[in-house]
Amino acid sequence: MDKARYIMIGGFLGAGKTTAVLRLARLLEGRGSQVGLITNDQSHGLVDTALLGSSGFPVEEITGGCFCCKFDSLVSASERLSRERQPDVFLAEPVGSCTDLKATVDYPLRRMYGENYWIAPLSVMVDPVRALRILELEPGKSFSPKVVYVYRKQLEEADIIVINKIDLLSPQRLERLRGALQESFSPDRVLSVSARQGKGLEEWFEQVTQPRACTRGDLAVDYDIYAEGEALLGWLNCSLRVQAGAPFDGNLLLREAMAAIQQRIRTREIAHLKMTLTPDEQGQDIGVANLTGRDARPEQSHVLQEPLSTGELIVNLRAEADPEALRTQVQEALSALGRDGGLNLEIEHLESFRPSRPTPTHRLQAAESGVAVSQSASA
Ligand SMILES: Nc1nc2c(ncn2[C@@H]2O[C@H](COP(=O)(O)OP(=O)(O)OP(=O)(O)O)[C@@H](O)[C@H]2O)c(=O)[nH]1
Ligand SMILES: [Mg+2]
Repeated sequence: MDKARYIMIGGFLGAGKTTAVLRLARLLEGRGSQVGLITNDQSHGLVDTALLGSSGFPVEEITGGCFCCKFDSLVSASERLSRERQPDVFLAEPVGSCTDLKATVDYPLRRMYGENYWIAPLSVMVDPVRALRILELEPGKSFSPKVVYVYRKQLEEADIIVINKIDLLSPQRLERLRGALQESFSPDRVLSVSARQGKGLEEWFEQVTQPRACTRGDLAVDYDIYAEGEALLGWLNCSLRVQAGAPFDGNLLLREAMAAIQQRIRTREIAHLKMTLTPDEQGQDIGVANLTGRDARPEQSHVLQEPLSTGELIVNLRAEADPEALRTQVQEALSALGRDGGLNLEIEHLESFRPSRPTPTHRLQAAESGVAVSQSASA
């Protein structure tokens, strides 16, 4: 049997990784492939798992740390998927605040499990509006320098940088960004896609399934700055039961919850606020709302088809702010929402924290994993 392809799609919080995973999964399924998905987060209660799970694809969730710190769980999850569904393609989404993935995930997988998996070049997705600000090509809200350090390291290790959301950009802005990314980070390729519209995905998939020599040297990462940068981000995961006496409009609830939280939270910058509302009974119906910046416009990427009477609301917030403050502000927003909307919102799980210091299970150099390193990279 051919080896299963293992495709990891990295990139900062809110870049569009989950949207792309879903699109790619559908594209591959349409070509007759069996696809297995793997999500990842610092804790449980994930919007991404709820969303991908509702799509009908087999999903495994790695919680409690990033792939690099949970390497053995990642391998077990892949083995479980292999046993149960025999995927010929794995699509894995690491936590969006994580970097150094080649040394800690890609190379160890090649070295220890190279007989089972064909490891694809690392793709790193970029939200163009965020990138234009972080690279100081355009003004606007951004993060502290240590968070920017993590962001830049993600791009520095990318084999392929994938500029997403090109539907939002003029050709001039796209060209400016593409030129700056190529010049600053010298990836093998810079591709442009719209995961939402399904544009550019075929070319991307062709690129990640071609063997190529590694054109990069090993990434130098200062783990103190990385840990501090990650810990500047407050993390909040909350799951609630929603009940009402009569069927209500779940899309309106998502919009109002988004507005109530956006209005209350005090933060330097929001990385990603995302929510799902899943009715208890309506098959695969799901509503999803997102906000990817403090001054961005909330949007609804999946709309519920029918009113509902009971369901589960999940709120995931990642923002540069004190997690305790985020907790209070989100709780206030949700209580006001329940009161004003005549709904019973009962919190089942609520936690807020700063990600702890990354301590990878393995850390290898390219040469130790048998990757063919090109002359220019090893020089
Ligand atoms: N305009 C536009 N929006 C997009 C596109 N792809 C994703 N988005 C939106 O970007 C937001 C974030 O998308 P996700 O796929 O959840 O991003 P992510 O990278 O998985 O986020 P995290 O898991 O939090 O790191 C959502 O509102 C998506 O609908 C795109 O091609 N165009
Ligand atoms: Mg995601």
